[in-house]
Amino acid sequence: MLNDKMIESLNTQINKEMYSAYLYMAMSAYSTYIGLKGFANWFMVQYQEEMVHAMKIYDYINGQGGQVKLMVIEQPLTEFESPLDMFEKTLVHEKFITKSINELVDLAIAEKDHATNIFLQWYVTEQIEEEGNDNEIIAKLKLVGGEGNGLLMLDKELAMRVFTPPAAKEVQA
Ligand code: OFO
Repeated sequence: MLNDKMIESLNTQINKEMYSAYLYMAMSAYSTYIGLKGFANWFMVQYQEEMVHAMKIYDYINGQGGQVKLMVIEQPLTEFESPLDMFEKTLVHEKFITKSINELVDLAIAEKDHATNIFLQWYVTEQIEEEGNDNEIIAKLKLVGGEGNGLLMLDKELAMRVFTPPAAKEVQA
């Protein structure tokens, strides 16, 4: 059973995850626009992952008998200076999301809501992966100086990313 404070905070998190999806869709569009289809693919997979993050909370609130309330999704950024700029902004955003998840865990503990605390652990782990991916790509972009053949090779690598639905992901683990 969820209390009102927890429901409100989880609803706010749905909105943040939806914004994440929207932001990465915008980055995907921008990547296509500047001719980097691999980057576009990577961000579109990330968009799909964020939709899963949002829907898991949506299903959780519904399953616990709470009311899902959807909010306005803020307009994402649409202009970027470079592929490195996109990934640096991605990392800043993911750190913000990690902080938000940690605050939700703090709230669940304070409210003695053990079910929500367990539910949120999946997000704690997921955020480690999210920040790790961004750090890795930022390091590679810096190595190649963000341009030329190195950038095109990285574009090819990012073209390989495939969206893995969460159930399949858990079976693999
Ligand atoms: Fe949902 O992890 Fe990114 O934002």
